[in-house]
Amino acid sequence: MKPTYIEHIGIAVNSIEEAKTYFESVLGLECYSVEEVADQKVKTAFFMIGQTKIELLEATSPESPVAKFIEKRGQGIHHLAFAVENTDEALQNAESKGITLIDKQSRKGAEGLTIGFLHPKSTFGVLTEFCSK
Ligand code: CMX
Repeated sequence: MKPTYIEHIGIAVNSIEEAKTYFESVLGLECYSVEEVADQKVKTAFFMIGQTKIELLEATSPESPVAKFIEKRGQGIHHLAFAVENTDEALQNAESKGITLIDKQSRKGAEGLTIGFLHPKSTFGVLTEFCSK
């Protein structure tokens, strides 16, 4: 059940095109993938650093969780994703310990990963994601 590493850090941005320039030109990272996740109403861009990724998130609709987040809190760190062996087991384990789940069952996310979210009100203000391959 224990997470093995930080799979990615999600950052909400107004524009992936604009934010990419900073990550590429200033930090020297390479964007290896841009992908739309229709289910989540987001466009994503990924950069790899060691074992961990940075995931830039741009809303594709005003109803997107990312659009709501930016409207309320501005651009910035949106969520922290932990790599786990089995997302459903990790979700059930968290729920059994009193954590409020956003996803009762896992679903498919970016890069074909199996994902599930915990509610930030239960996790000290940090929207938390579990991911497994
Ligand atoms: N991190 C921390 N707190 C957050 C948050 C975030 N990312 N998003 C919202 N909140 C806070 C809000 O500020 C609010 O706090 P207050 O009541 O103190 O104001 C509280 O959570 C509830 O927010 P809300 O506006 O009532 O609820 P929302 O409709 O915005 O939903 C959430 C919030 C987290 C349940 C919703 O965004 C969600 O289901 N997220 C999971 C899915 C997701 O984020 N997908 C996008 C990324 C997908 C990907 O990585 O591929």
